[in-house]
Amino acid sequence: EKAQIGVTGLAVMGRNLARNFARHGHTVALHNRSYGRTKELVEEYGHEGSFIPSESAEDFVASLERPRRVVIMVKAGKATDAVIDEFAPLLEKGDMLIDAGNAHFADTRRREAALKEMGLHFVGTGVSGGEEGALHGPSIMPGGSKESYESLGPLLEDISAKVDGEPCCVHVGPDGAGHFVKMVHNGIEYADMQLIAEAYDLLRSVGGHSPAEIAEIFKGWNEGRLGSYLIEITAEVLKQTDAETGKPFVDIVVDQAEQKGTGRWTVQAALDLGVPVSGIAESVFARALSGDPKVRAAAANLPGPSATAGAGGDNLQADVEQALFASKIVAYAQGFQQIQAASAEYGWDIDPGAMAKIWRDGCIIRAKFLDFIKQAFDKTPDLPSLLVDDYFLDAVSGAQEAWRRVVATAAQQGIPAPGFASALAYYDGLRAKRLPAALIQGQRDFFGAHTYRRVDKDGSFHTMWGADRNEVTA
Ligand code: NBP
Repeated sequence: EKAQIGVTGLAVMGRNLARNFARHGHTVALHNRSYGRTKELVEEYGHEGSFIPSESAEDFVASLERPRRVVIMVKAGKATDAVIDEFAPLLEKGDMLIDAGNAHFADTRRREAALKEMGLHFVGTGVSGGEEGALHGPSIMPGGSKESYESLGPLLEDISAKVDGEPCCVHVGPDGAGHFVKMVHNGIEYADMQLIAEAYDLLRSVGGHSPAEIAEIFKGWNEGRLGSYLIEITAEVLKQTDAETGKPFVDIVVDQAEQKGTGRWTVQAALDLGVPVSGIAESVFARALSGDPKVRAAAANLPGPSATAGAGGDNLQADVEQALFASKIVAYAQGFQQIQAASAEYGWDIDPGAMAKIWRDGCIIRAKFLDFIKQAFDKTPDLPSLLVDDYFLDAVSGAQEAWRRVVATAAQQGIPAPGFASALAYYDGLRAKRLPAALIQGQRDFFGAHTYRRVDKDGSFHTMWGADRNEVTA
C-alpha cells in the first residue's frame, strides 16, 4: 500500500499534522532529517493509524502514491530551501511540495516559480492553531495552483477545523497567497492581543480592579460580541496565581513582549503596498517599546500627569468594552484591506469573505465576530472598508462616544493606549471631509516643487514659491 500523503519534518508541528492525517484514515509517509524523530513518532503513536516511516528521502518518495503530496514542516528559511533541494530532483511532473511552515510570501513566490519550471507544484500553505490545532484541526490557508488544490484540497479539508460541518480550509489563491494571508492573520492577532492588553491595563490602572476581577470581566465579555479564543485565554491567564509567591501570575512575568517576526512582516508588506495597518503597526511597536529595558530605564522618571487628572468614571468597564470592540473592528478592517490590496497587486483574486470563514475556528483569532465579516464580504465582495458595512458601521458609531472617553482618559491618566488611540485616529481620518494632507501637498510643493492638484480644476500645478508666487501649470 502507498501513502496518500507524506510529511517531512517531524518536530512538534509536523508530528501532529501527520497524526491528524492518520487519525482521519489516511496512510501517511514519514520522514525527518534525523531518523530519531521518525522512529519516535511510530513508537509512540503508531497505533493511531497507518504510517510508512522511511529513513531516506528516496524511500520516502517511493512510498507515496502519485501524484505525490509531500508536506514540508521544517524551520522556515534555509531549512525549507534545503529540503526543497533534496526532494525536487526525486519528484516527477505533477507532484506537489507543500510548505506548511511559516514562510515569507516572497520566498514562497520565488520557490513556486522555480518549481513550476520543473513541472512541480509548490503549495505555500499557512497553518494556524499551533500544536493543538495541528493535531485536532487547524485553520489551513493553501496557496499554489488550482490544479494542486483539486488533488490536495480534500485531504487538507479533512484534517482542518470545522464550523457547522464546513472546513476551515479553502484555496486562497495562487503562489504566495496562502502564506500572505497567514501572515496578515498573525498581524491581526498581534493587534487583537495589544488591544486586549490595553483594556486590561485601563481596567486595572484606572478602574482599580485586580487581575482576578478583570478575569471575570473578560469572562463576561466572552459571552457577548467580543467572544473569542483570545478573550477566553486572557481570562485564564489573568486568574492564574503564581504558586511560588501567591501573587497574580501576570505580576511575576517580565513585562517585555517578544515576537517571532510575522507581525513585523505584515507591517513591512503593508508599507510596500501603501496600506495603513496602523493597528498592527502599533502592536508591533508596542512590543518593541516594551522590549527595550535600557531606554525604558532611562526614561522612567519622565513626568506623568498630576494625580488629579480626570478619573475613569462609573462606566469605565462598559466604555472599555466599547473601545475594545471598535478598535478591534478597525484592526480587522485594516488587515482585510491589506489582503485586498495584495490580491490586486499580485493578481491573486482572493475572496476576503472566505478568509473570514476559515478563521472562525482552528486559529488563534477565531471568534464569533468573523461571521459578520464573512457576511459583509458576501453581501459586497469589493467592500472598500469593513467600517462601511452596516453591522460594523452600527457597532462603531454606537461605540464612538465611549471610545473617545476611553482614549481621553488614557491620555489624561498617562496610561499608554496606542492601539485604542491610533484606531480612533484612523476612524476619524477616514471619516474626515477635509484632511490636512492638503497642507502637506503645499509643503511638498514649496520645498521640492512636487506639484499639487486643485479642488476646482483638473491638472497638476506648482506655485513659484521662491519668485512671484504665481501659479503655473506643471
Ligand atoms: P521547528 O521550526 O523547530 O523545526 C524543526 C524541524 O526542522 C525538525 O524536523 C528539523 O529536523 C528540521 N530541520 C531543520 Br531545523 N533544519 C533542517 C534542514 N537543513 N534540513 C532538513 N530539516 C531541517 O519545528 P516546529 O516548531 O514543528 O515548526 C515547523 C514549522 O511550522 C515552522 O516553519 C514554524 O514556523 C511553523 N509553525 C509553528 C507553529 C508552532 O506553534 N510551533 C505554529 C504554526 C506554524 P531535525 O529533527 O533533524 O533537527
